[in-house]
Amino acid sequence: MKGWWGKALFIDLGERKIKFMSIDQDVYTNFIGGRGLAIKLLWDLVPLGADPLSPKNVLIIASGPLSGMPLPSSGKLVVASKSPLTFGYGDGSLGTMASHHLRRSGFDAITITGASDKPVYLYIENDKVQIFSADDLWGKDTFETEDKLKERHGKDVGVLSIGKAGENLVRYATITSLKGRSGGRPGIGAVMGSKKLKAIVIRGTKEPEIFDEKELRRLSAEAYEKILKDSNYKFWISQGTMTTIAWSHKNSVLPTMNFKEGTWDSYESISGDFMEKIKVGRRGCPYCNMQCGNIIEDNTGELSELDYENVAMLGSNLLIDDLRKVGELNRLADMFGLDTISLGNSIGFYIEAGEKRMVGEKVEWGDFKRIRELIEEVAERRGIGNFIADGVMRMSMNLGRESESFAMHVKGLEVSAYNCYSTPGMALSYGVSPIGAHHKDSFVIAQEVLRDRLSYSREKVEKVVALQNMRGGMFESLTTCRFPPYEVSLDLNYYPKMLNAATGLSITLDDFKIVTDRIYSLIRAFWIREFGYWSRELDLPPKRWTTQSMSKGPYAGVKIDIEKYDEMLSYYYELRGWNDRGIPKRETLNSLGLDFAIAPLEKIVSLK
Ligand code: PTT
Ligand code: SF4
Repeated sequence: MKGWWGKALFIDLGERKIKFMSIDQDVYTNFIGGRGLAIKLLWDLVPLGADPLSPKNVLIIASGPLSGMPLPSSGKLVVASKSPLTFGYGDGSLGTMASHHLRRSGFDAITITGASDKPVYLYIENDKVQIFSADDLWGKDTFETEDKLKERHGKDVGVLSIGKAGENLVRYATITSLKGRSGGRPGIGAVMGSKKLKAIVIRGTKEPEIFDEKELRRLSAEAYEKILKDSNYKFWISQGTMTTIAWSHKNSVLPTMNFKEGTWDSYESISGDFMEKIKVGRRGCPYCNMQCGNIIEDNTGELSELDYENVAMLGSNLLIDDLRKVGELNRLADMFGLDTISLGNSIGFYIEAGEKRMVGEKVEWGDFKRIRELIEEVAERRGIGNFIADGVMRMSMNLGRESESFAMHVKGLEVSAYNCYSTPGMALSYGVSPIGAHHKDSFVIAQEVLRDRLSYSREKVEKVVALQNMRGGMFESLTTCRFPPYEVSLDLNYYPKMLNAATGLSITLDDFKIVTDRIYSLIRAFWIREFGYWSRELDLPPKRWTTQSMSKGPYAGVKIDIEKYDEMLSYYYELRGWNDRGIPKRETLNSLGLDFAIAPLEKIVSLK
């Protein structure tokens, strides 16, 4: 088999057992890799109803056939597990040198089950796996951990690690790499912490066999050059995702005060233009010539790597109007291994609950000092931090039904930084995202604000599906960064061509529709199996968008019409081959080769 190794490493940390599992060619042709491989492995390996923070849960680190190869922006890997935040499928796409090494290790994925009784880290060098004590690393932040492990094992290894947040089982703890890359929003870092696994160090020195290496090199060289010559390249390099702050404000979608408003008069204080004035450098993922990590010196003089979501959720959403201060909060989140989106949401929810006198403490919007303390308390689960560390859904369940009106999450995952009172297509994208309210699968809002913004058309639903097929299906399974086509307009057709050159398959861009249908239907089946029921209510947007509206800007007074949203949702289900409760139909599962999911699901729900 060319392009893949055909096996996964299986580690039981409790039993200290290490073995290799072979993976059939069919799995690769059907699921490709990355997210596709992750959901197939989770479906097969996670025992029914396992507590995500128990030894029974399984952590997956998966590469795809293009990840870590000398191709544009390929330095990503997928981290996935049953999420402790949502109790459904959770994943993240992370830029890291570990992607280069995993691809050269001799296997396509690492699966980790069981739990160690003492802190450990894994050192993987090709087929050789060693489990070392991490007593001296436990309690250390992710930056220091990575430095220490590189001192020990060599500067060029790949390191994935957790900080205090993962150790303390914060439900939105992430996995960090390269001091500023963070992945696994739905608490994948907490799964690592529950296994007492502080870090994974990996060195791979083998080369995967490539079907047509010459063609792959040719495509790659051409694509790198097209990226460099793109008219948007210069601007992208100067601001990266930070340009979105001004865009979001101008389009009334900038999260402000726990998503109460979509505009903020002080937006310029945290904008991409302001950032350019204080920027001291750029960083990025391996194999990337679009390096988009913007480095500034934060409030304390330390380096902090900024992205739009981080700055919006810890800046405008909490009314902190000083980019260096926002930079400090962002750096702390990276060091503790906390997801900035869920963190900004959880603190925003807590502040609003204080305003409404539902909690004892009243924190002022923009109170940097107290917010900074709260972040430390969350990472350590200290005092009120223990409450906030469970995320918005659980805090809201604790405070009672009234608080649902300002609890910004879908299925338990907090909403990314786009406020959707007046963008029903994006609200649907959040509603039907396979991991909860994340923007990565379908960023339909970019087109939506340009045309038919307030419509609930079938065309919009088709766009959501088309974007999911590319972003959530193709890029997450090939496991390369999606920015080259979406930010500098590299032709999407390069990707199936590169896949075919690497593996010998003959896949077209259109074929990714079926691959995505398969991956999404199996992810949905996993949620249903683990929940033990399903209801279309789980695919609705947060109540705030359907019952309230913004008071400022051109879209003041507008809210999501829930009946029309519901019609879009029904059409979405139809396009995916799911029934009117959002459950994959029997014939859909059959036609996608997912018949193995039929019997387990039929024990729980009707597949008609
Ligand atoms: C991603 C999510 C995002 S998406 C951002 S900013 W973005 C936040 N980044 C965080 C961070 O930083 N530190 C932190 N402690 N928490 C953070 N939480 C948030 O996490 C990321 C880039 C970005 S920057 C985006 S859009 C693109 N996302 C991709 C994706 O999802 N898939 C893919 N194939 N390519 C992508 N390319 C871009 O990668 P999650 P990263 Mg992250 C510091 O992982 O879990 O998916 O959450 O991966 O290596 O940091 O790159 O405006
Ligand atoms: Fe990483 Fe940015 Fe490059 Fe994508 S464009 S690979 S996120 S540095």
